[in-house]
Amino acid sequence: MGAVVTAEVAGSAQVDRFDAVIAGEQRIEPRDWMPDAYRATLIRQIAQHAHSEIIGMQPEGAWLTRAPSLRRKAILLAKAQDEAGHGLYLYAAAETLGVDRAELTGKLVSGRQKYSSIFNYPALSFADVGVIGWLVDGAAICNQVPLCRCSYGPYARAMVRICKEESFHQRQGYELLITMMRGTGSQRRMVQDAVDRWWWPSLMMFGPPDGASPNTARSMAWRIKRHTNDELRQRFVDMSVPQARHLGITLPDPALSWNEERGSWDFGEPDWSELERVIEGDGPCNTERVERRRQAHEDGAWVREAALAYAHRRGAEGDRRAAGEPATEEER
Ligand code: BYC
Repeated sequence: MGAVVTAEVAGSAQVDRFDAVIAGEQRIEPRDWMPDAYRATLIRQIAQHAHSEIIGMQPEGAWLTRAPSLRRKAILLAKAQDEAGHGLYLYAAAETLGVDRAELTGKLVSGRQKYSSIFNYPALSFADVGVIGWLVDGAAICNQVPLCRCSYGPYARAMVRICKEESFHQRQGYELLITMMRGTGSQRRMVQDAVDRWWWPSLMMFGPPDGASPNTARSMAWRIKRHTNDELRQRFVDMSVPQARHLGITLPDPALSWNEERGSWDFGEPDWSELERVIEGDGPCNTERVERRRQAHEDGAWVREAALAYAHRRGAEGDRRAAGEPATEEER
């Protein structure tokens, strides 16, 4: 750990303190000194995470107007609103590191920052809403619960609240799938088809295999990440197999088999070239997702301008009151 940091400012008291905080499982806070690379890594990860929450509203959002009942529509609306909230907590956490939300949004819509590969796949039927809740939110929980122990305080605290909400998201998805599996043959086929399409992309959410993950070692040393990509992927598979059995669906991996010695499930190799392509912008929906986000940002310009004008007016009124002058037209 020390070696990573000390390369930057050898022997300084600031470095010693930073290293001690990390080693002592305490939290780095916004005003604390931190190495530039630690700050840059956090900005990269938190921004990508925030972008994923916001872009992540799109696949399911497509079903808001077509939900099969009022109950399902209310649930889906609440879930999409939660994702927007998660994005906001995360952008706020990123801002404590000295970056501006507008700048981060600019980088997303111009393709200079990433978001999770998973949201570049289409949601083709209402069963996809259930499978996104079960598998995508399930993978998110596996990945994000350890982030509640991240060494950077504002990120760790944001994750506590996010994880509580994500666990409801996962349960609503699973409950929807149980309901559909108890329904007609064609509903069961819809669920199986959705699982077939989302299983492998869900495994890819955890990132490249450890041997091809340039950031893991340093992020683990800094206790930003607490487990490697492969460890979390395994945890997710072990969690999902019994749930799939309970649902009565088949996971689309002929290599899945229980490994008595490891006490874990063996599973097949995801197509890593597909992950690379999707990350590079060549997934089924990349262009559409970013374009939609760019359009929404432009459409919202008048709201930002109005909010800013209102804040300036309130500020000017406050200044006049403080100076003992009439603040508004009515007061004059
Ligand atoms: N998609 O060295 P690695 C949600 C990039 S939100 C795209 O292993 P790291 C939800 C990676 O960024 C889900 N890019 O990186 C929302 C890096 O590129 P750069 C989002 C990926 O950071 C709404 C390069 O590949 N969750 O769940 O150590 C509704 C090499 O990777 C992906 C988070 O953001 C990917 N799948 O580990 C429902 C969680 N994988 O930046 C659900 C927080 C890798 O060097 N993030 N890349 O150019 C993390 O835990 C980590 O950043 C990752 C990657 C495990 C994702």
